[in-house]
Amino acid sequence: MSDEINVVITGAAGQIAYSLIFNIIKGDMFGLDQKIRLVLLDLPAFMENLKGVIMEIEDCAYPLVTGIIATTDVNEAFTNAHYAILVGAMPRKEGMERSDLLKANAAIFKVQGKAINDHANKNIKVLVVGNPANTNCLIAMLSAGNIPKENFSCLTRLDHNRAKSQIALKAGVNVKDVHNVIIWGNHSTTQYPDVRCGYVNVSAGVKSTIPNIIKNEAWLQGEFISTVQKRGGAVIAARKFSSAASAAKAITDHMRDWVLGTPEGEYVSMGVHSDGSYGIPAGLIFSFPVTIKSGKYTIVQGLPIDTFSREKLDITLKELQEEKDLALSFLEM
Ligand code: NAX
Repeated sequence: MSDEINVVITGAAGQIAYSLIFNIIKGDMFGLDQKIRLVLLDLPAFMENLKGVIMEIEDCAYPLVTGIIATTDVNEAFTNAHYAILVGAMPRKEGMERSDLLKANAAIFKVQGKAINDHANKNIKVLVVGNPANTNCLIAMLSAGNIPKENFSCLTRLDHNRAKSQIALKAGVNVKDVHNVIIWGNHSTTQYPDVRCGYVNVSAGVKSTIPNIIKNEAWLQGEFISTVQKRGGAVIAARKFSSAASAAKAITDHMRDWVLGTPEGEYVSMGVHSDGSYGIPAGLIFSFPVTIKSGKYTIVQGLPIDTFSREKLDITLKELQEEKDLALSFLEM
């Protein structure tokens, strides 16, 4: 790593950023020795709020922070950026159609992708969080032709963490002992949380597959999947605000693993450019199980796909293809 890294966060005055920024400057994302220059991008109407956030960053007195820039200018924000976490997006407002939402966000992510293309460090890693995250990521990636496709990803780690926790609760084990759950597809209610190949450490050196521990196929194929798919909505219904601290934790997990690598044998879920693996056509941002080494992810190959799983993959694939077609039609890309 270089002496100092430029880390851009968009939507910096928002809810998720309010947790995320502090995870980053504590050292949870890039390690305890990595100096960070924070670049905080938001809309003009939120610059005053951002001033308050910056005061709090200063008041934390974390030594890793070497500079803080607040800006509304995308070109300034992404200049020499090493990492970009794109959290800001147009939220769905009352009465807004899904297609209106896709259109508004496609425009935002096209501009940001182009600014990344023109101004960022060519090795930048970009994580898209703002929804619809997969399709926004695709648009940013397509708008940044000079940056390798592998440098773009979208967040499905929150869904992954939710799946791990649900399994730990059901099995009565600590979440650290649950491994290799998978989120396939879109970060939406069509995602497919899949634990067929996951395992639990039952005692020192002894593993058992998740289906063997839980022994309840109806729950694994029914309530478990729908709980994870609908967890975001359940949090909103209870808290009256959307997931923020857990989203920030998931972003931190995603970026830390992308930069520092995954433990031997461990899969994590990431929305990445599809390459034909598992019959998912190239040209989509699809969540797959991946392993990561030296800053590069590899899609885990050779996992069995049964009839149930194929049906689930087809549902989320169809939704992503529709989103892509619609978003591209607005942009004439
Ligand atoms: P907030 O509404 O609290 O904050 C969003 C911030 O983004 C605001 O400050 C807004 O001014 C800013 N913004 C909007 N358009 C912008 C633009 N063009 N450039 C720069 N800043 C812009 O939302 P928050 O709760 O922080 O959520 C942010 C996004 O994350 C939403 O799109 C949300 O749906 C998405 N999520 C995605 C998750 C995932 O797993 N992929 C999970 C959590 C979250 O729901």
